[in-house]
Amino acid sequence: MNGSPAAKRRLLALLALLAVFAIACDTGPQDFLKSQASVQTQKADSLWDVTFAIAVFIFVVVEGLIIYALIRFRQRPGREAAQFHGNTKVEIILTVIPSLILAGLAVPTVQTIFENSKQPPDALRIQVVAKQFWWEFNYPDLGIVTANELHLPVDQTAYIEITSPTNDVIHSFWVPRLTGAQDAVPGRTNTTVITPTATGQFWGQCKEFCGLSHSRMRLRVFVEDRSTFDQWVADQGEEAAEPTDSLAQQGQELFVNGQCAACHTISGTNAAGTTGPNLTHLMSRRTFAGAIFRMNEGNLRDWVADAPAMKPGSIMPSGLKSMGLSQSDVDAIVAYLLTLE
Ligand code: HEC
Ligand SMILES: [Cu+2]
Repeated sequence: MNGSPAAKRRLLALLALLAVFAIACDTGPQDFLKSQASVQTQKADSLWDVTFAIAVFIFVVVEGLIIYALIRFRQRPGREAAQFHGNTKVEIILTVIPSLILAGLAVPTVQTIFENSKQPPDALRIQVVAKQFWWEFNYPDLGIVTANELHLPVDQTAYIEITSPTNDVIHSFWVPRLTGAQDAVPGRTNTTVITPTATGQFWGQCKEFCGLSHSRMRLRVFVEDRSTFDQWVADQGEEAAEPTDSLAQQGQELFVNGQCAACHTISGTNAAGTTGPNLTHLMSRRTFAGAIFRMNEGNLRDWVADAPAMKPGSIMPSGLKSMGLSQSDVDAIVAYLLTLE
């Protein structure tokens, strides 16, 4: 290319800017431009379309008038600018028009807010408890407690209560394609409503800075057809199976009699802690620790050996460094965890 250095710099700056825009188009977990997948986000989206159309119209009119005035009344030799102070008529018009537009927009906005917070009588009740740095999901009417992966049946409204324990900090529950962000405030309950319209997997992310691993506090929502969801409910309702393999039995001993049991629940055993996720059906989840790591033997071994090394700031202490476990203890415990289907 044979432009001047200044032209090259300008081109480079433009390309850098384009790259920034391209990143914003990525279909990551926080993408909200892709097709909406719930009744509520679709309504919010249509409302936004109307607002945006009005804003574009006003922008074009106002900018057009400015450009017209700039050209029509530009300085010319021998022409003197008009000297006047204020114009009451114009000022009244320019106050009344925006007020009318805002009042007009308030009608569908308030309507949508009310429609989106309606709780139908057949709603599926779910409690979300946000903790550093993971999500607990309770289905009080189904007796299910799980973590990080939320299952919803398609076309049924879920009424979701969101909170955080009083000894925790503020988080925010956000699944862009299914629902707008809602704060999880210690000791307070906020609600949101989701009526999913399509099956599939949807990513969510904690949207309120909550500490070292805030960015690693994700969640996944699985929207399933009725029979898949019912099967999941039936599986989650069962107690954990007793391990038959001797290494796994040894792992269970270590788990139930060691520190793990103080923080984790495994139904059918004495482990009933609630500081950490319920592990009864750990292996039915595809990810763990805020939906960050794939559920597999290698990752679980690294996690039990030293959780804070994998996830900075994790409330779960290091197995090798703080819980007094040996590597062979870790292996036995992981063999046990792998049986929790
Ligand atoms: C002081 C409480 C505490 C103790 C003790 C503890 N954990 Fe945890 N555990 C946690 C917390 C909190 C998390 C969630 C961490 C996160 O995602 O940031 C967790 C997460 C986990 C997970 C991932 C679960 C999921 O679905 O995300 C596994 C598996 C696990 N712990 C196993 C163990 C084992 C095995 C032991 C005993 C060797 C143990 N934990 C001891 C608090 C504890
Ligand atoms: Cu957070």
